[in-house]
Formats: sequence, structure tokens, C-alpha cells
Amino acid sequence: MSKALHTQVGIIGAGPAGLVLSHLLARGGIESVVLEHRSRDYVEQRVRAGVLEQGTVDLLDEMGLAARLRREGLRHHGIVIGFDGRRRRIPLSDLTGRSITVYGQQELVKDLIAARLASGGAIEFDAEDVRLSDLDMPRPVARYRKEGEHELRRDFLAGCDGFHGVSRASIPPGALRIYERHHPFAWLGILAAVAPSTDELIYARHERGFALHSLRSPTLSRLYIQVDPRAALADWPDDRVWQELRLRLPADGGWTLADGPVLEKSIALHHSFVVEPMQHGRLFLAGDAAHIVPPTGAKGLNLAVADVRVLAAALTRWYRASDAAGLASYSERCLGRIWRVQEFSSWMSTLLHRLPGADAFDEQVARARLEWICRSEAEARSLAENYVGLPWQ
Ligand code: FAS
Ligand code: PHB
Repeated sequence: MSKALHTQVGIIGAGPAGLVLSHLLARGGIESVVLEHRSRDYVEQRVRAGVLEQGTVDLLDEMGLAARLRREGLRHHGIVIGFDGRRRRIPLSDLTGRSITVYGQQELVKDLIAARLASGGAIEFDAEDVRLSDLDMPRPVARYRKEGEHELRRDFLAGCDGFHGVSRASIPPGALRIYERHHPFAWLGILAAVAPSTDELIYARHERGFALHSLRSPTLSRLYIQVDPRAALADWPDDRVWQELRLRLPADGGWTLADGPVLEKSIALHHSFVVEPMQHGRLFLAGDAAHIVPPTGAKGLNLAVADVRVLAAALTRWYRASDAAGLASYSERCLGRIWRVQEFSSWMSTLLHRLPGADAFDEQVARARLEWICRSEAEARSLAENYVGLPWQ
């Protein structure tokens, strides 16, 4: 045993949840160390989310972490819904007074890591083989390997290591209730070196399947098409992806889609997942470690930030006033928002995807629903309020 670190809170995972938590705790004077099993390069290159809710941006602003986001992020006041070959705009800001910001998750992760290290924060990259134990003891332990064996003892652990992480897997199976749904479709996503052909996101429903035109910067586009969950990347050479996007995205008013070199291509399955409770002893789960939503509502990252905001406040109350009430209600406080977001994300997925086995009747019903959402201010406002993110409790 070469080194034992004594810090107050240990965080497993340097994704949005773990990094935002480490910043929030530091702001409250609470020391933490982040254990990440991948290299810094890897986590800073991983292409994932792109849409930040207003609340997420405001929190990052408040913490002084949004300078580059404000400079390079694309603030949007609306989204476009496409169907029947036509585009219809949902004026998010007119309907809610709030907006979204398009900013790549890997850019946010870069900013959060740089700021944390610049302020002397501890992030252990390449911390392999993390193992958790004594979760319901006063000082639970995490061990990991990095040029030798290390042990980390602390008051609390935060499991922010995503869906496939070690944290949730360390909780005895019977202690958690699992809710799960595998959706019968997947997204093939591309990152392309071409100027976006739209200045707002286009969510398109088409009888051939869903398509999404998102953005990353004035020179980078992010696009997705619905594919069979069993599809392989080899089935989808770049030109076939562009051809399918052109077929599914509405081309009214002579609109055309510009293509360009594909820099990244991946397939993501659509999965809904929630565990209850989000705590076991002194281990608290946050973000994708506790819940997964299909990406149609652009909620995963934002939900991770919402969780750690609650967890940081609860931990600060415990350290400042030995008040454990916040920790005791952590799970319940987060799950209210999580189930709201689960409902919205599944609803958006059903609304915009072609379900296997759907027939002409289903198509007509889907079209009528979309038509109504675009005509009824109340319906459009409900979609907009959920999309920009409900104000935090
Ligand atoms: P993450 O998975 O991001 O981070 C977990 C970290 O833990 C990783 O760095 C991992 O390497 C590390 N880790 C894992 N196991 C470990 C171990 N055993 N030991 C140590 N470290 C370990 N969300 C949105 O809000 N908007 C979107 O537009 C959007 N688009 C998406 C598109 C796609 C294709 C996908 C897949 C997801 C999308 N999401 C979106 C959701 C996504 O962004 C996640 O919700 C978000 O990354 C969750 O953040 P974390 O909970 O921090 O988990
Ligand atoms: C993205 O930009 O990657 C993105 C945007 C909206 C979504 C999902 C992903 O719903």
C-alpha cells in the first residue's frame, strides 16, 4: 500500500456530473478527488451531448465556468419540427422566456477539467480498476491502480461514473429497484466538418424514420438518423447517411442540406433506465450512473447537472451544520425531476420516431398529433417548457 489520501468526498468519474460536483463542492469549501479510469485526452475527445438547458448554463455562469461557452456556444430561441416535407418552428423563448445553448459536451468537459486543475483541484486520470467497499461504514473506501495500488478513504462517495461504471454495480442487487425500457430504435450520429445548413435544430419525423440536424459550431454539424437497433456502422457508409438525411429532412422553400467530411460516426441505442434509491449508505449516485434517458429530449447531461446541484447542497449542509436532512432526501428530490424528464423524453421519442410495425393509421395519427402541437399554443408551450428545462425547485 503506497499512498492513502484523506479527503472529504471522493467522486468516481470525470464526466459532466463528476466534474460539476467537484466544482460545486470546492465552492462550498469541501475537498474532493475525482477518479477517472480513462486518460484526459480520451474524456476530452468523447463526442456526446450538445444541448444545454438554460438552468445548466446559468449554473455554470454563476460558478464562473461559462466564459468559453458564452463566447462559442450557440444560443437558440427556437427549434424546428419537420413533417410532411414542411418545417414548423417552436418559438421556445417566446413561449417560455428561456432558451437553450448548443455547445459540445466534450468542450464543456475540457472547460471543467482545465478550471478544476487550475484551481488546484485533484483529478486522477488513468485510475484503473476502481473498487468500492465499506459503503455503509463511516469512512467508505475506493481502491484503484495507477503506478501501484492506491486507497482513498473519505466521508462520502459520489458515483458519477455513467451507466457502465463500477458505482451502481457495487451496491448489493436487492438494495435497488430498477425501472427499464429498451426502445425499438437507435440513432446513428455523425459529426461532420461542414457548416450547418440550419441555424436551429431540426427534429424531423418521416415515414422512413426520424432525423435530426443539430450543430456544434459555424463549421461543424452534428446529425442523427433513426436506424434499426441491430444496425452496424458497416451498413452505413457516409454517402448513404447523407442520402438518407436528404430524404428525411424537410426541403420546403428550396432548403438544401450541405454535406462534408464525416469526422465521427457512432450508433447509440435508445434506453430508459432509473434506479431507486439513488443512494446506498454513504455512496450517492448521480447522472447516468442512476438514470438513462433516450437522447430525443436532449436531457441526459442536463439531468446529471441537476442531480449534483442537489447533492452538493446536501453535502454542504452536512459539513456546515451537521444537518443530514438534505442527504436523506437526496434521492426523493432528484427522482421527481427524473421521472418528469423520463416521461418527456419517451414522449418525444414516440412522437418523432417511426415505430416498427407502424401502419398507415399510425402514420396519420402521428401526423395529426404533430399538426396539433404546432397549432395549439398550449401544446407548443408544454413542449417548449420541458425542452428548455423546468426551473429548479
Ligand atoms: P458520463 O458517462 O458522461 O461520465 C462518466 C465518467 O465516468 C466517464 O468519463 C467514464 O470514463 C468514467 N468511468 C466509467 N466507469 C468508470 C470506472 N469504473 N472508474 C472510473 N471512472 C469511470 N444529453 C443531453 O443533455 N443533451 C444531448 O444532446 C445529449 N446527446 C447525447 C447523444 C448521445 C449519442 C449520447 C450517447 C448521449 C447523449 N446525451 C445527451 C446524454 C449524455 O450526455 C449523458 O447523459 C451524460 O454524458 C451523463 O453524464 P455523466 O453522468 O457525467 O456520465
Ligand atoms: C446533439 O446536438 O448532439 C443533440 C441535440 C439534440 C438531441 C440530442 C443530441 O435531442
